[in-house]
Amino acid sequence: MITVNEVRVPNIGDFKEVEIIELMVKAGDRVLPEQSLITVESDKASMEIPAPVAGVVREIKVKVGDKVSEGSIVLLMDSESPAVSVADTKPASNISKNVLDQTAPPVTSPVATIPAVVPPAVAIPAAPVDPLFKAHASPSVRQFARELGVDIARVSGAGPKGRIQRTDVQNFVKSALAASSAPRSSNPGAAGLPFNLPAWPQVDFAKFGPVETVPLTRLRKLAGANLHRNWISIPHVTQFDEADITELEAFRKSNSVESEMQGFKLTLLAFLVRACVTVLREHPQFNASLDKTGENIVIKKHYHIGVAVDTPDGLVVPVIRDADRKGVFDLARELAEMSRLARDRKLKPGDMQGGTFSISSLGGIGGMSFTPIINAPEVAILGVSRSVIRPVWTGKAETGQFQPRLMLPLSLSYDHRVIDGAAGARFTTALASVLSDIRRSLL
Ligand code: CAO
Repeated sequence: MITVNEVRVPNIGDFKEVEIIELMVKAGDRVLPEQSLITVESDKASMEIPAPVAGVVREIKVKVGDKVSEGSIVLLMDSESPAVSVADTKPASNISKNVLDQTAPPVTSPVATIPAVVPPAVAIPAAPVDPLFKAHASPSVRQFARELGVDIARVSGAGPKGRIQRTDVQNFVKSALAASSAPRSSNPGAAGLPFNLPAWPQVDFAKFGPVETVPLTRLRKLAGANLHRNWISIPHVTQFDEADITELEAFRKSNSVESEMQGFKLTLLAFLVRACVTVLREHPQFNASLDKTGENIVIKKHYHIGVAVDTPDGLVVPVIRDADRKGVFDLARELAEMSRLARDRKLKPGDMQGGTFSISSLGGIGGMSFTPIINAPEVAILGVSRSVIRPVWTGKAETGQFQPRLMLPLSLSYDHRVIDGAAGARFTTALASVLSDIRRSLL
């Protein structure tokens, strides 16, 4: 007999009104027991709500951004097995007040056959956790980590939104084994790495003057772990160049009124995205990734451009999809919307996936050049600094003259395993040429 089950938010400890940040299934999806259905997040923790039994999702009752508490209905599920209560499925000791301990299945109540389940009146042991950072992993991955004796809070997730996957736990164990077999220091910057470095300086900073200790945000920790991995595992080379954007800037300004009437700014960044696509088409190895074996280059025939956005919580890189099919006005509108969503913390995990090349612009802030870190598994990233007017010798060597030109500094970091130095220089030369010739950048 098919039973319609209400899947509810399980016991999530002291947290109330947590936000739904991700729907991982849709109506009609067939799900397995323990498969994650939705992710909720408080200001301190995130948690996936798993399916209590196998079945088919009948109706989702919530949307991203909704606030839910223990007992809120999140979806209806058709199943052949009757839904089960918390008390029926797990010993009480497995149910933790810790919001991240996912051993407790969601409270479910079948609409037709079983009355609503009342949360069990059991003594709930609180697990010791770092109050500032809670890992983001499915119940099965947590179980796997427990079996290996791994503290999941120490594992960096490579999955969407930093979610910890089984392979992350395996890699953590491998790194720990490699590190323990080599004599090494207690360098927190090299945690888990097979490097033999001198000990990290242990300094009591307060001895030298007043200090304040501020915890890193969750986003900063996740981004930091990924940046660290990319920095140490990709052989970076950064090629510097500059583009004459005098005419491009004049063109941009002459069209700004029209875009502002439509409610958005026609930014330089939109032209940069467009110009990058033009050059990526001519230099496909920059729009590529190494495959899993590291022995093949996957050249992508689509152009999804990631743009680094600085938010109060840290750096995020939303992706402009199919940038090759969009004009500068559309790109500018979308960039404005993406930046707004990023700063309001409203980006969805999918908005940050599938990038093929990234741009990091610090031009609105200042600086002459920098060395951006590649956003793996991409193989190149363009850094852009503040444009300046300076005298440039134009015309022939003897008969030319200095003219004031608006010059834009470019810093292209690329993966030297995939891209040679000559190709890097050709890329920035081509980009400078496209940016200085407005007709080419609009092609
Ligand atoms: N040279 C000179 N001026 C520039 C410029 C450049 N290269 N780029 C932007 N500007 C100007 C803009 O025209 C704007 O001027 P007005 O206010 O007079 O119109 C001003 O600087 C502010 O621009 P902005 O930064 O708000 O907008 P943007 O489109 O240039 O950039 C965004 C948007 C989201 C990329 C940016 O806000 C941001 O977050 N940048 C930081 C990215 C970052 O942290 N990267 C580091 C990663 S480490 O690898």
